[in-house]
Amino acid sequence: MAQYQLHCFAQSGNAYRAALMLNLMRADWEPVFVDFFGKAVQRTPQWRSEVNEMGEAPVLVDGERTLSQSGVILTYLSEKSGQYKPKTEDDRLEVLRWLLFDNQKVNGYLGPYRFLRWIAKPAGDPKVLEFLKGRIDNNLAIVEKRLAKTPWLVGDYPTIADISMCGYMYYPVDEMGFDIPATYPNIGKWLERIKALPGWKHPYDLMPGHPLPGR
Ligand SMILES: N[C@@H](CCC(=O)N[C@@H](CS)C(=O)NCC(=O)O)C(=O)O
Repeated sequence: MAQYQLHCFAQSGNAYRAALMLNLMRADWEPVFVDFFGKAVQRTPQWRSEVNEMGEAPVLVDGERTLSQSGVILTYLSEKSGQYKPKTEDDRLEVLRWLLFDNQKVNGYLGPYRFLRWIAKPAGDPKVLEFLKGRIDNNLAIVEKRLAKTPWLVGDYPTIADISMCGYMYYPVDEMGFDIPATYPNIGKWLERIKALPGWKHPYDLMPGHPLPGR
């Protein structure tokens, strides 16, 4: 058995953050498939009592320790490995700031937007989609501005804030409804920088469950 097990599925940008981190740090890890759309295991009382009471993926298992929330998993892995870890107290707080902003307002909207427009049957209410799109555009513009100043979110070296922020950004444009690199050139260049890190892989090559049945 590998050192780490990651409960995940290919379409999850939230889980991608943790899978990418494990791969970038060259960890000994294996995915555990969460049948999120088929059996919806995450909704069952058994999964909630045995894996994650919050009913969410990703979940990282490291021996006796089980963690959810990608921000917590990234923090844990960076502290344990020393990789992609903020170097100073100021940077640590700055990383936390971007993790929270990302979870709430960037990928926190991109995931549901992609779900409602590309996965849900029937698709989401157009008014809801319009609301989410407006929020996403505002918040991507904030990230774009930030990345005009520094090559990485927190200065001149990559941290877990970058790994978190790219969560949904490598999925195909027709799924996402956003061509992020074309619309936000600084984000586009930053995505290329992340892609060049040794160990980078696309979410569909890193986690099980692609393609979705019937697609
Ligand atoms: N902030 C959480 C978000 C996790 C999350 O929402 N994961 C989705 C899958 S991509 C989920 O499990 N959703 C179930 C639900 O919302 O009921 C994280 O970063 O880990």
